Amino acid sequence: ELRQVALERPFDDQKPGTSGLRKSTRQFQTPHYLESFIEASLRVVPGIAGGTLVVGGDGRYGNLEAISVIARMAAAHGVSRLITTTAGILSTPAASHLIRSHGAVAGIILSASHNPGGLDGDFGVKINGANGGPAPESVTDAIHAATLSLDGYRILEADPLNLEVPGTATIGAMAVEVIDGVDDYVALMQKLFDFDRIAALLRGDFRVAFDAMHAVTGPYASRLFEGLLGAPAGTVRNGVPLADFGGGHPDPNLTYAHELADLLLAGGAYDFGAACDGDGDRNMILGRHCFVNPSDSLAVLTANATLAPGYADGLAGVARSMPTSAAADVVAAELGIPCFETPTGWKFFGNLLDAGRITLCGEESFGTGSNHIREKDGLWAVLFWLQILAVRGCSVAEVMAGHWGRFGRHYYSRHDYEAVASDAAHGLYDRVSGMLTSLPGQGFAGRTIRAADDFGYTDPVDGSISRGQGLRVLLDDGSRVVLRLSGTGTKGATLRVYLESYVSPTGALDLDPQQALKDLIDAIDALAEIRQRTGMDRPTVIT
Ligand code: VG1
Ligand code: CO
Repeated sequence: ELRQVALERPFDDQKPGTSGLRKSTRQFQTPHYLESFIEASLRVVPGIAGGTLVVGGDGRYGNLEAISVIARMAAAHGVSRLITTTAGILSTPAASHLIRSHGAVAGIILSASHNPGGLDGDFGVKINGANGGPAPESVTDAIHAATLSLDGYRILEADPLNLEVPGTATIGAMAVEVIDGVDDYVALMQKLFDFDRIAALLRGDFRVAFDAMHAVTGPYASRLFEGLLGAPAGTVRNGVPLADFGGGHPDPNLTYAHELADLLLAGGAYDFGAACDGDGDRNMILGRHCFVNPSDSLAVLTANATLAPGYADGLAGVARSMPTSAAADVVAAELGIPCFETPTGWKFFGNLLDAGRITLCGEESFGTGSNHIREKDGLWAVLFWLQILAVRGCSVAEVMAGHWGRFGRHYYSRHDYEAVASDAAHGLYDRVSGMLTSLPGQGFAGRTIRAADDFGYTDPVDGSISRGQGLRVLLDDGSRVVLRLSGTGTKGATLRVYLESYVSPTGALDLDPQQALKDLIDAIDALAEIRQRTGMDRPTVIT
């Protein structure tokens, strides 16, 4: 029952962005659209015939249908074993772990991450390699090239898979294993953290609120917090995954997770709050009246890593994406370990992790992770924070105050201008890009521009080069502003403005970041004509 389906013409818009192919759900419903990208991927990824493949997703609209299509195409391409999960629910970090622990040649994760879901939202496909991490640019470029000349695809006719309960089945000659997508992940977390110690904290009067945002982490968080760690029922909010995330935008930041933010920052009943995104790889950490900037979070985990059993022997090194603040660099210098600066996107951490050069890594976009898998990991970060608080016996605000008092503070903010007309955004970006060589020596926010460039990266492990990764304006006092265009949006263009300014331990450590960065904000607006060219008088999202 092998079918060979001919394509009238190839699709010309299947270039993966920062994290997989991400398009509107309706676009993915175009006949043969999903199949085209999967065919190209199955042709390009090495080892598919005879190999093991992991497939699952964040539960958004289209998840089960896509799993069924991928299973039948995998069988047609000679995959020997397909591992998928009950209800098709599999977080991105849990998928990374399954790929590694089952020796799979690849994984296909169905998610548009933090983008809204549902018929009017977005859908996405992420291709991961045998190391469990996002496919490197060489592979995503090859997949894109393959889609451009595709003349058809292969698929088997087969009965629908039963994903209601764990079990086994076959499609053609391919074995299918349906497993619980939560079990293995939870077991991994138990190896890294001291659950008894965290449970003692959660069973006391330390109150936690976790917001799963009706996305994939609900079942994982319920098992971890309310099950194993004994936190009271209700600790996990919005814990049932919904195809449209309850109409919300499953992005854990102060704008889209505002209910949780209000609970912690305005109310006084909770000691700790956290949220994860659609596919479970992002995290936001909050304390009572305290927001932890993700760049600071990476620095705090680095400084306190040995408090967790999984990291008791210390760290080989750390890495951060270029727009992430240098807070982790300062800690790494103190610890005497290397700190790498990579382009935006988790795929750039893969080689460093595989080579054992780093143990922790993170991005300002609420992503933190380690060498336990090859993706960022939202619940891992939440457990790590709880571990630190349990051992140190202090509040989140006290951890932050102590950290800044020792290392100084990197005031940091990201301003996003979402859904800007594409021409306007590219016009703005290209104009600043053209100004870069003339900027050094000019005044900026009462300081002098020391250097300005478009960030390029040479991978220290395989020597591959990635150019055009973001425009940097670096000032003489160590402050900086970075401009990037998003590679994950699906409507118009999203301009990201990253602002950073360092204050030493003896300086003013308790300012509102928006105030501390006000002069940089005004100066970049004047230089890049942001408000004028976007037609927006303020950012859509400020973090
Ligand atoms: C954004 C973030 C980036 C992150 C990526 C994927 O990319 O800035 O740091 O790695 O999303 O995250 P961009 O190109 O839109 O800035 V996720 O949670 O979508 O897998
Ligand atoms: Co995500």
